[in-house]
Amino acid sequence: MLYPQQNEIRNLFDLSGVWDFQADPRDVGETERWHLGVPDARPIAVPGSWNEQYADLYNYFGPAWYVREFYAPRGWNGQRIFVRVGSANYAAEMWVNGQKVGGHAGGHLPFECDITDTVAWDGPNTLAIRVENELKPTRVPAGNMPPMRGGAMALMAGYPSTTYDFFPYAGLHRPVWLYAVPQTQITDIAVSTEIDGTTGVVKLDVTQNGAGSAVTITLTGNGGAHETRARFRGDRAAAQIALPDARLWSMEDPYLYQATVSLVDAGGQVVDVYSLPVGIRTVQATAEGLLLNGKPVYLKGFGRHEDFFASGRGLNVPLLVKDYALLKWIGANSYRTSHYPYSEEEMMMADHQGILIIDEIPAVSMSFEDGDANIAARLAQAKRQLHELIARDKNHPSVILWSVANEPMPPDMFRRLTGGGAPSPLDAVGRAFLKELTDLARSLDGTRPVTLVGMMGGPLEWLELADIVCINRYWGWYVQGGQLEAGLKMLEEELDSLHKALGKPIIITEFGADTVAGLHSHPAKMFSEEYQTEFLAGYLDVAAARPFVIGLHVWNFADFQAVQSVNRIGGMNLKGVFTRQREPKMAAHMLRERWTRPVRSS
Ligand code: BDP
Repeated sequence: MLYPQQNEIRNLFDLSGVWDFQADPRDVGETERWHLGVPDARPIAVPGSWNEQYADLYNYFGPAWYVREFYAPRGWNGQRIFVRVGSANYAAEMWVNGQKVGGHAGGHLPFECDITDTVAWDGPNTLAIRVENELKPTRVPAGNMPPMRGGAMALMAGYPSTTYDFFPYAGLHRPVWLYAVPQTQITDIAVSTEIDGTTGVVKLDVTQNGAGSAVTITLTGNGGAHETRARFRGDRAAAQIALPDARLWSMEDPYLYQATVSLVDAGGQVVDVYSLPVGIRTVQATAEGLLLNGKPVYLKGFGRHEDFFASGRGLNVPLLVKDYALLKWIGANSYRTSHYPYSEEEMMMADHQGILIIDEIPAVSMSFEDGDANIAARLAQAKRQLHELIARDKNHPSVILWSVANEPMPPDMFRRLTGGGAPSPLDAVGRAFLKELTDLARSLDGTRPVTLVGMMGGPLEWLELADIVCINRYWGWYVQGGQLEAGLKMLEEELDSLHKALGKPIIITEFGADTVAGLHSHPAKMFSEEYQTEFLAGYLDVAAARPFVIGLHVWNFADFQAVQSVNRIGGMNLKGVFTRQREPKMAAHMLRERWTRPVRSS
């Protein structure tokens, strides 16, 4: 699914703004025809999370209706008209003028509905989107799980009942577009790049839906333009352009060429055009490391969240720009989209700014203890999300690694966390689940390595499914809290034994300590700025002494909203090195000092 764009043929209109809204706790909206207008509307911002806009909706779980009017300009008549939703969390259905036109399940990924046959040209149209956010064991991520053997969920017990440590914000979280494309249109473009000496090779695979007979492709940039033409076989046309002395995409020089694809009909007329940026680069995982354009990269950065006051999980463009400025200020070169796909607008920013992305589906805290039916439902949903994510993000040069899961939970998790517990027959169930996902990612995209992110105590046979081993570690926090030296010793031992067992490069994708900004202590005690600073610096040192550790992502970039529990003051996870308002804690200055000089020099 291509991101909508405006050009000499295509057109679009941004439906973001203030919509009519009504929660529907009795679920009467469909029978009472709320799709033509809600009876007791209040204003709501799109994009945005309803939880942050109205206090009475903070913990609302159920259906809710978003309604607005729009006009379809007559000049668009004769084209195909779509409404595209960037993200509706969790599930959505759409009506235009009272007719259902489609829907989608799974937040964080876009969907679109073809409304050509329902749209009115002679007056206003009513667009209604019913969003529903129930927390269910069969969803990804899962919520309201049945109690587990050994009370494994006890530590996470919080309200609302999620399996994960971030707030289950709901609503229309990203822009909603009305857009028009010609009847015969380009429906997809897949770009891949290779490097042969100093020549960059750009391969394009174009899909169409109609009577196009050929495409012309112009690749401009670096002071030149290259053109090629390819004929369709069925609905696909493949082309290749070789660029001598190509300017490669890298972190230091995130150079983007522009590919313009024109669809030509049998009469030689251009009937559709789509342009996209192309970064020429390769990514490869070897036993030694992660290679970008054949050179090893060391990842410095964060796990993050889409999270802010008032906008919730809604796209907040000023915040996006500010966060990128802070990433640059602190010397970060990468982050993981923990624990779900981030906005397309953000992915474009990463391409432009040369930030490397570990791109993750929402398969966070998957458990294998609640029976075959639930596990199968989650697997089916996770696979759909992986399909959709790779379809959406395959052309971003910034994406270097697909992550198919964060912290799948081993049975007997709490004992295993501390090195105890016993392997379980369910470990094999977990492995089969994760293997389906890693296999699927590799089959959908052969150009990028694949990983899953393991938690403390997770079985080795899960980790070995990854091309690059990614682990989250909290020695000195959840285990050996307050005993940083003992924690760092555990970290050293574990890293060495993991590397010995798996023989693959390791990224520490999470490590961190909750920290109350302004709380100081000497000696460094948990929750103080000193403890966070020493904790993070200690991990950096342990990693720097081990060439097989190829990067670290601090948990977290900024403090973020989680659910209410005894573990979270005000429901906040305070492991940010910036506060939620983006003020640096002491640790941010330490990281900046460390990350703006060579990593292994100390
Ligand atoms: C890890 C999770 C992350 C949590 C973090 C924490 O992957 O989502 O927020 O722990 O506890 O287990 O802060």
